[in-house]
Amino acid sequence: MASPLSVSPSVADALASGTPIVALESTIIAHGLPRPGNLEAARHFEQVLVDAGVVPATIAVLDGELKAGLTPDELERIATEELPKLSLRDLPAVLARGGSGATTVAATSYIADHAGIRVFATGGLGGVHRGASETFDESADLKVLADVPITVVSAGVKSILDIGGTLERMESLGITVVGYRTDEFPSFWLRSSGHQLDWTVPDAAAVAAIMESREQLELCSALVVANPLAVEDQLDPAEHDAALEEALRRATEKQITGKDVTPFLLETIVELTAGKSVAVNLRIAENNIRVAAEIATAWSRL
Ligand code: PSU
Ligand code: MN
Repeated sequence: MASPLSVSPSVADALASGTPIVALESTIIAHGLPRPGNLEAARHFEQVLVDAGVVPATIAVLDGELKAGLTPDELERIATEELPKLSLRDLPAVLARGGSGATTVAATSYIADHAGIRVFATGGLGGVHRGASETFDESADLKVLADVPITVVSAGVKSILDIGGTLERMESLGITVVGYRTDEFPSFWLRSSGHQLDWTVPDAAAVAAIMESREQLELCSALVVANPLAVEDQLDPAEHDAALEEALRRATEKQITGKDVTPFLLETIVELTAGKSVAVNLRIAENNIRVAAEIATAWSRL
């Protein structure tokens, strides 16, 4: 049977030559950022990596293939077509029908790992939703990060989630979490969350050293690198709190459930902050991509 994995020529060359590679997810492009700016953002994310001497591998499912690395036309498809959001469990069903979709952190981590890519940059991770003890709404991102030895750079999880609950689950699942030049877990739009971390790293070389230790230990769980925005780059905290409260209220009122919860809350917060959250979102993604590029470079030297 033919493998459904399709690695782009530039990513295949980089894998063969040991050139640093960073995987990028496509759900942030298709569902996390508003159109039409999402296409420009997707291109910019790749360019930041290229400028750092790193090969970008944006990941998605197109026409029944798991893509690691997209052509410019394929990247445009992700930003412009109506594509479903695919988590890990959706992959068999979409492949069987030769379909397409944007991959979440869960599906991206799985595909990146299969392609042999070790470092992945995203915006924010999925996690435990508020009220999860009643709804069982916990992102499949956590389950996959427990099973896949990828290093993922994120600005923590959004305050739309139960941040303390997410950290507890990551502990239970054996997911290593380190703060990048911080001892606090960030809450995406804000630098801090009030939740302390056990481990802090000063630079990319320290992350690469942890990756090496993980390999020596033959652990197959992820390493989450929590990379906060600078305080001057974050969303205004008062505006953030008001938008969050209102978005959560609307989600309850409209009885939004399942995979629609995260996109609904994100869209509502964009609307309520008059797009300011989008500008912060872009800074976060770029900030994470830059750190991931340094980590991939440090890793390739080991
Ligand atoms: N958090 C964000 N922006 C996003 C997502 C999460 O700040 O775009 C996306 C990511 O792709 C993440 C997914 O993997 O949502 C989690 O969705 P769910 O909670 O349905 O698992
Ligand atoms: Mn969910």
